[in-house]
Amino acid sequence: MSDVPPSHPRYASLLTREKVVEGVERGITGLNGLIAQGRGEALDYLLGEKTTPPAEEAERAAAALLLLAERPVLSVNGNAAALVPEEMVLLARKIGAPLEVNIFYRTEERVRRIADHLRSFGAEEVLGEEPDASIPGLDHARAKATRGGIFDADVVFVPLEDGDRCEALVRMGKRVITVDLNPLSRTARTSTVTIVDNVVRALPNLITLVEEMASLREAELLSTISAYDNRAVLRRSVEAMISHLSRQFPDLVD
Ligand code: PTJ
Repeated sequence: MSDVPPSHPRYASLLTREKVVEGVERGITGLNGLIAQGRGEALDYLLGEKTTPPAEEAERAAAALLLLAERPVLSVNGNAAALVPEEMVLLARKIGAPLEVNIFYRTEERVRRIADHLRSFGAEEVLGEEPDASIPGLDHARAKATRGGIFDADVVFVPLEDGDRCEALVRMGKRVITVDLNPLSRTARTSTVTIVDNVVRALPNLITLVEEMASLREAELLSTISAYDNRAVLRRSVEAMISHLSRQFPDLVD
């Protein structure tokens, strides 16, 4: 990474930032993706840049949902494609799901570039280049989806999703899993399972959990899901931020 040494205390965060910049330069990530990343960085700073216990609990519930899903789909936008392309492809393979390029600031060129980028990491099934359905309640470009993909999915994994689109997917009766560093966002509050974690930590965690939990009985997976309370997990995520700040800056936060 440019000239920042690995000993720099915020090396991981700076590396993530560079990946998003590189995504923009390669035409994979939109310019708005830089703004989203900046917002994410600020919130990750409040979290202490680590996976918290409530995020771990959400990741476990997400793994259970993905393993039990009949028609799971993993949605990929410009930021996820820049930050975790290999992990998205690996997770898709582990749960036997297609990937669908599903971007908010849609241009056909960027959809194609993201799809090609995922294929360069070995993705077998990438949807989204030829959408043939519309998600009800959204305007034309934002509504585009694919039959056999997001449109028909029972469980959709949509890291860094927009609030309107998340609500529209939930209205369609889908179970929605998101990764969002903002526990207060509409997406976070609407989703079935919200992982308040950086996508660069959440994806490796999810892959490990899917591997570990694949051998569990269906009843155990079902009980993980029924015991899960997204609102309580969001509350604990906010508390995790406050307690991190009060430990780190006792003279400023009590
Ligand atoms: O590629 P596109 O066109 O689909 O655009 C993707 C973005 C992310 C730009 C678009 O969906 C967007 O504008 O999203 P928002 O509404 O800015 O929401 C992004 C959310 O993701 C915010 O709540 C951020 O805090 C959060 N976020 C940003 N970076 C990360 C993150 N969450 C987890 N990991 C991150 N690295």
